[in-house]
Amino acid sequence: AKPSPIAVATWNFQNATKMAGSMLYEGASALDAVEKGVMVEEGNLKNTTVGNGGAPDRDGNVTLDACIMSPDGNAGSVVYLKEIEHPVSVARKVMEETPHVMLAGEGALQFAIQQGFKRKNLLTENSEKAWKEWLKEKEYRPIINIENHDTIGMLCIDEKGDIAGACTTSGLAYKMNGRVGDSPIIGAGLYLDNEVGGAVATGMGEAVMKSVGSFLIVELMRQGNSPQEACEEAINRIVKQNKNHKEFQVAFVALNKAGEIGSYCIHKGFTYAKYQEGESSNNTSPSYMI
Ligand code: SD4
Repeated sequence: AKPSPIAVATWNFQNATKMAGSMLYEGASALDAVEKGVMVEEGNLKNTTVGNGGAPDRDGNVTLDACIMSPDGNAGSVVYLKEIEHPVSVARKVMEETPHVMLAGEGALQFAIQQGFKRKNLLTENSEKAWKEWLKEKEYRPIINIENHDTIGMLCIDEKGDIAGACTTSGLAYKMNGRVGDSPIIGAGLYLDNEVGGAVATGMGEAVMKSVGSFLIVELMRQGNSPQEACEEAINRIVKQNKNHKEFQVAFVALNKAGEIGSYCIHKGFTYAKYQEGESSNNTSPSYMI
């Protein structure tokens, strides 16, 4: 049976799921809802892990990664994009206006400008201060649960029962210049199949990429696993594949076409936001490590 429209997102990004969810109940497509939903966090200056105000790399560059996927199986992505506040919207333009799926760096910026996006300095005073503080020690140590907010990955089902997804991030703080994570990689940070459902990831992108985590979860759901079982299997594989898994966080959220949600992570502390039928909630994910 077709579920009532639903928006789910990584972390306690309820402002984003409320935005997307209320659009869905006004008849918006899942694709429009995920884009507008994640844009809330891209524009949130207090969030130092997505969009404007995102933490820079080691050299002080704010470089953004984002992707979007539509129910028809089409996808768009941008990586290492500088100076554009809403990379998800550029990713959507890549999907809709070019024969390509992914644009990187200079070329992505050039394309964004051609499409009418405005350049903007995304390094806020606070992020610059924190980076300069970090430079004193230069210790690269990913933080497990960053103040309950991190990369936003979102999945929506609309009135028609179609599913769309988006994922957007400034990547790991103080990453190497040039580093790209899982978030803009179709199959890693996001994957969906309109016959089955979708999945999104947050946390240590390297581990998600090596497991092609979101694609794996969708395939496991296709084979009959619940979203919860599929997320648990993906985390179990990441645990097996990475001896140092105690040192980093990975979390997945999955949504199937019946509107069932699953979520699992390595370390406790991960939550996901949900909006359905006028109700907004933040939900605690079970974890591999107790
Ligand atoms: C990345 N998955 O770039 C993203 C960032 C993230 O915890 O979620 N950080 O690896």
